Amino acid sequence: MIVGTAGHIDHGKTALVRALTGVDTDRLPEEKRRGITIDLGFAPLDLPNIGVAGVVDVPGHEAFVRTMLAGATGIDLALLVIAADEGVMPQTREHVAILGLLGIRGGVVALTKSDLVEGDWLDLVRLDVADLLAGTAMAEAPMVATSVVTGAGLPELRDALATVAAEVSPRQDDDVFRMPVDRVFTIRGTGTVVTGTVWSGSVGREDVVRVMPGDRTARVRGLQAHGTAIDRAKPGTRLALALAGIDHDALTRGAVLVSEGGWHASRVLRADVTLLGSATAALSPRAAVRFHLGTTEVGARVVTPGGPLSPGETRPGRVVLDAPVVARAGDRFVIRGGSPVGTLGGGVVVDPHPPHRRARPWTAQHDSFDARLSLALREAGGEGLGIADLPVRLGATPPDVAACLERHRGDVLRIGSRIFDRGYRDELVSSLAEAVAQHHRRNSLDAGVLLQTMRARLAGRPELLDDAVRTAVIGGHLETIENGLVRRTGWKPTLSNDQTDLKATLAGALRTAGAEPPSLGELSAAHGPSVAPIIRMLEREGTVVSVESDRYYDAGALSALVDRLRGAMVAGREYTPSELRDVIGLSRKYLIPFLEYCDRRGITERRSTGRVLHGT
Ligand SMILES: Nc1nc2c(ncn2[C@@H]2O[C@H](COP(=O)(O)OP(=O)(O)OP(=O)(O)O)[C@@H](O)[C@H]2O)c(=O)[nH]1
Ligand SMILES: [Mg+2]
Repeated sequence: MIVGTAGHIDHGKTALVRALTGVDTDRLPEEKRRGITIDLGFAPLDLPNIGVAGVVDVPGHEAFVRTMLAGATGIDLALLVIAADEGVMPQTREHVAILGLLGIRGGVVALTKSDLVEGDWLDLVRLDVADLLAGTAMAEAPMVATSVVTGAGLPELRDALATVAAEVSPRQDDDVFRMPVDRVFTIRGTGTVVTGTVWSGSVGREDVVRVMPGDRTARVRGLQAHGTAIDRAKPGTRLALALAGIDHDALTRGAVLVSEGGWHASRVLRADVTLLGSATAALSPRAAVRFHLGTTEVGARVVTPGGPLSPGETRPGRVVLDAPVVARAGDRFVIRGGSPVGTLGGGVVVDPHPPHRRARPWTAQHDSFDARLSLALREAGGEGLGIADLPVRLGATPPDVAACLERHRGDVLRIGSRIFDRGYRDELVSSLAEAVAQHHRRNSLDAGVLLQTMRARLAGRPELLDDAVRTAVIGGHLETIENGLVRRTGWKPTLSNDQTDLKATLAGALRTAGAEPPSLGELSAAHGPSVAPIIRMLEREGTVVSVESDRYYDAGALSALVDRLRGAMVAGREYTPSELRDVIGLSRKYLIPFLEYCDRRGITERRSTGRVLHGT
């Protein structure tokens, strides 16, 4: 459980955290000197009946909102701090807007410095705060007046935090691991140490983690939560990790540690984007903005089809990033920009890896998981989706993904490690059957079509095409013939009268030519383009045999020639080609291809100095 502070500069966030935890989170000399918080601070907080929660103390200064964001991301509850003497101030509003954009579900309001104001004044501040929070997730948040000077309200605040914390549903354990890094340092003897809040999944000692973006790996040497060594960290833990195998220079705030596959950095996200009602201008794709997700911050542009986003609007769009970012469906992000720089809006990632083509954004994050799965599948078409990628792609735990796939067994086709849209596969079967039919129409003498030719003509992964062929065969649309050939079930090559005559002519010509037949090219030149398919037909029928790619022999003439060769060769003796030419009386042009044919068929065997009868 992580509690994050929020609120305007100097309103007493750090003093309150110290009063509650005993830890001074302003540890930098510069923070001490200037009396303000500059970087994130962390402290363990005991909550009655809950246990130890992690507190992230953030800076309130307007120049450090990006640091506040890195701290507020991944918190469960907000501790909104408003000084009773000053009331609602600019960063009070900005931080409240950010908590809303990040989807923080609740929290507690501390009206600090209550020792400095009268009761009537405090009542007015309460009304202001209620106005500010109306309509937000914190509208019902308890408000507690506190003072670190008198100690007033501190026990009540702790109780209020515990009450609200009890209502937060715990994060699921069986999820993929991710931890955005918020600090990196080295400790002598320990090496590189990173800290962060475990967003999801768990990590343990000796685990190998991937450091994204960049995808380097490191080994977890040790883990600490709130200063205590542990073996395994659950989601929602404030964690310090000692890493081996990676230099601390290779890591900065904004890096993300992940473990399982499925995490890929992306440059374009599909998202539901919101422009805050307080924005002074529409958000156009020309506006360069800063995009904050987790502890990462990069430049970006927001493209919303149908024109720029107006203040107060939420619409599906695409976020085009200047640098790769690791995101998951369901992730919240914040967009800042303008001049002076302020918080403009934010949104929810719908698909961290939308297809490259400029697909129309079709689904919203609030659509059901099942709906998003089937749309993603349809969009993926013949490429399908990797099952291991789904938890990140769709923002669900692996068990939820498995249950969803089970529910959709009827329309999700699983082949190996990928899934495909069954409807797409069925369309592929039809296109395949149609393509084969077309081939038959155009090549009426061919026995069938090479599968390879079909695969090249249809879009999709090989395993899907093979499945489509199997399905077509099972469905009785296609039959496979030998040599990777398929044909429409029942298809027979048909010959016209002229072609029947030509077939007889060719068979006769090859029979007459005997041991020295004309080439295919010569036959085609004499008899026209039907020669090749008819010769192949004769070959399938066993009338002729191919000795070279463009030369066919009459089958009887060829076996007579083989017999002559066998009869002339003495077992075990090597013959040079010229000796063999003399025994069987073939010219060199025919002899060499014939001998190579005999080698291939295992009749003869080629040695360095000549040929022998095979096996002698
Ligand atoms: N009288 C009085 N002074 C307080 C109280 N709480 C904080 N202060 C004073 O207010 C000043 C600012 O307190 P911090 O806790 O540093 O304020 P902060 O909100 O953490 O400020 P940033 O982190 O810079 O945004 C300090 O001088 C505190 O001593 C309080 O309850 N009563
Ligand atoms: Mg502070």
